Amino acid sequence: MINTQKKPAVRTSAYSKVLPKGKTLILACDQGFEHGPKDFNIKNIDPDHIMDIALEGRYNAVAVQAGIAEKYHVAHFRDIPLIVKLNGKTRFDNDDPVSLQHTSVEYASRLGASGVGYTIYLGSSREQEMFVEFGRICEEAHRKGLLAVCWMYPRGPFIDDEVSTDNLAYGARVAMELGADMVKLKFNGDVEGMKWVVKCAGRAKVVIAGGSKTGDLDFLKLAEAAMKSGAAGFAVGRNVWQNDRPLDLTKALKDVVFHGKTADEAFEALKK
Ligand code: FBP
Repeated sequence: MINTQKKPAVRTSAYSKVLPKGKTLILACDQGFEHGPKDFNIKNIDPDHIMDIALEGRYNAVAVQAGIAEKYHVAHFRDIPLIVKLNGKTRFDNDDPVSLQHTSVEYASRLGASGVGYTIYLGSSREQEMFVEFGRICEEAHRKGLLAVCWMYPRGPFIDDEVSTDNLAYGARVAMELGADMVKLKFNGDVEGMKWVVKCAGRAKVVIAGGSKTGDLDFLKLAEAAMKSGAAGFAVGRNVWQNDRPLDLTKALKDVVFHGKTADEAFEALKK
């Protein structure tokens, strides 16, 4: 029988934890690996501080590497759903990037994860290796009732524009066809174009990356535009934990993502 449900038949528990009512706000903290400590200061370099933001801000999940999960998520096991990244690369290799699996789905599951994350660089000369790994990860994650989340970044010798609508749409499609439940993409500012990207992702939910830190209003405007394009929410890092008032910004972001407020309305409340 054809499954006409909007969400996958299995993984329902993980799905409703991470995407209640189909929307989500995920706090990402894998930048220590991807970019290096240069992104952090004396306060936010401490993963306990990130977990506190996730807990007090009532994020739908925190996305981290296994080492952070095992040392810092343990105390929050029941309170913050966990997404464990299974691959990662440093900033030193961006011309023809490849990022291979270093952590198993089994281990993520034992850490209490609701989902696993994996980055694919569409357009890398080694994209096939990442497709094969992610495809197998999806199979195993789904067998275990976990969500498979694809960080999809078009990047490499065949990519002229990492955020063109065409490349983002291609990435969204590949992620969905490989088995992703969620695909994390950058937002290019073109609402109509991004509606096509969301369409190409089909029943895989599109979540948007926050990008490097911008002003609060600019970030909220990006969030408003992203939600207008049909995105399911954000997996955000630097714009939150590099902010001087991460919990206030979280509240404003939630007003836009979950409560349909405009960026201007959320910003007004944030200024008070
Ligand atoms: P930010 O919100 O800080 O941009 O984080 C989102 C994210 O996807 C991280 O999970 C990841 O480390 C980073 O962006 C990778 O981005 P890039 O490879 O473009 O630097």
